[in-house]
Amino acid sequence: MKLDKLVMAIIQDEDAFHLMDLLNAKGFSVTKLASTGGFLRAGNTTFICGVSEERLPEFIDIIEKKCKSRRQITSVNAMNVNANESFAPYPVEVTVGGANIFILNIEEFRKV
Ligand code: 2BA
Repeated sequence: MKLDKLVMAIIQDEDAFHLMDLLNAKGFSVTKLASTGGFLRAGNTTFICGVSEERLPEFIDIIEKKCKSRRQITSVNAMNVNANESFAPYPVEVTVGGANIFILNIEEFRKV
């Protein structure tokens, strides 16, 4: 099968297991990497997958269905000038996901 697109999908760890199961069941090859989000400094999962042009919509559809957005509270450090310039954490709520998907053209794919 000709692989036209390289999909890099950053998803939440909670969704990774079911997503990988379904993608495999549908015949997609997947590599799963443990990654870390730069903002939350928490673990997430990055899937890299070579996909044909024809099957790309199906692939994206599966990710959309399996990856949920979730609200998360995190602590951000802020400068507290009234307390001798010490750092005081304050809570911030962010919505994470469903998935951040990068789709790149594959110039060449070789399996040797
Ligand atoms: P994190 O960098 O840990 O970001 C987690 C969530 O925090 C983000 O969810 C977003 O809602 C929020 N956030 C990120 N940076 C922020 C900032 N500077 N100020 C305020 N809020 C911020 P998502 O956008 O769904 O991103 C989930 C994960 O996907 C990210 O984890 C990161 O690992 C990856 N990601 C998102 N956009 C990316 C990009 N343009 N390039 C590379 N990785 C990206």
